[in-house]
Amino acid sequence: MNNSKDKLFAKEVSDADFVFDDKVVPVFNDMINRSVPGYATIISMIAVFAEKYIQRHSNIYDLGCSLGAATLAIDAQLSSQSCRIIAVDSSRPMIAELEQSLASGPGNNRSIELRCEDILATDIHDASVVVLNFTLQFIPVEQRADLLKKIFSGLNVGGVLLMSEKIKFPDPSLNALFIEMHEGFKKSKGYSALEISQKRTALENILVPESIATHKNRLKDIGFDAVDVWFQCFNFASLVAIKKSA
Ligand code: GEK
Repeated sequence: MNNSKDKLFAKEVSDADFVFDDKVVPVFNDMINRSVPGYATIISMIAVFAEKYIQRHSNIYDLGCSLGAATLAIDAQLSSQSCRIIAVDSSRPMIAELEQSLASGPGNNRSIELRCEDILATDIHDASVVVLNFTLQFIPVEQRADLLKKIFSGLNVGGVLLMSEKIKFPDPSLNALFIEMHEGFKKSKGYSALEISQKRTALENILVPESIATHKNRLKDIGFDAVDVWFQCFNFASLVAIKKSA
C-alpha cells in the first residue's frame, strides 16, 4: 500500500470540492492519520467490537471502506473463517488499491468481497456488523435516515452498527473550541496554516457534520435499542448502535 506524505494542499489550489480520486489514494493513509485524532485507535477497536458481535456465516459490511483499514483490521482480528466481509466504496481508485493490497498482503483473506458502488445502492442482508467509519458525513443529510434504516433492516438481531463521524456541537463556543483543537492537532502533525485552511474550504460543501444528539436520536428513532458514544476526541466521535430486537 502506498504511504506517501499528504501534500495535496501544501501549495495554493483552486477552490474545488474535495474528491476521493487517484491523487488522494497514495496519501490517504498519511492524510487520515494526521487529520483524524484517534483514527488508529478507532480502527483497532472496530476490530475488537467485530470479534464480539460477529455471528457465524453472517456478513460484515465496511461502507465507505477507502483503502480498507477497518476491513483489514477485522480480517486480522477474526480467527473464525465463517463470515464474509463486504467492503464498499464509490471511489474506483480506492477499491483498485485495496484490491492490490489484498492480493499482495499477508491478511487472512477470508471471503472479502470488494464493491465499487454507491453505498446508497448497496443491498445489506444477514449482517452482524456494519461499519460506517467517517462515511455518513459525506452522504447528503436528507438521505442519511434512509441509509440507516436500510442498515437496520439488514442487520440480524444482536448485530451492531459502528459509526464514526466528525461532529458539531450545539454550544457555539464549544463548537469553536473543538474546531480550534482539531486544527491544533493537525498543526502538531505538521500541516501548515495554508494546508489546514484550503482543506477546510475543499470539504465545506461535501462533509456535513451533525451533533451527537442528532445521530443518537435518529438511530433510536430507526429502532436501534442501545446507542451511545464509545470514543470521542475533540470533534470526532464514534458511536455504537445495537439491534437487540427486530
Ligand atoms: C476508513 N472508512 O479508513 N458510497 C460509497 N462510498 C462513499 C460514498 C458513497 N455514497 N460517499 C463517500 N464515500 C474509511 C475512511 S473516508 C473518510 C472513509 C474521510 C467514500 C469515499 O470515496 C471515501 O473513500 C470514504 O467514503 C470516506 O476507515 O476521508 O474523511
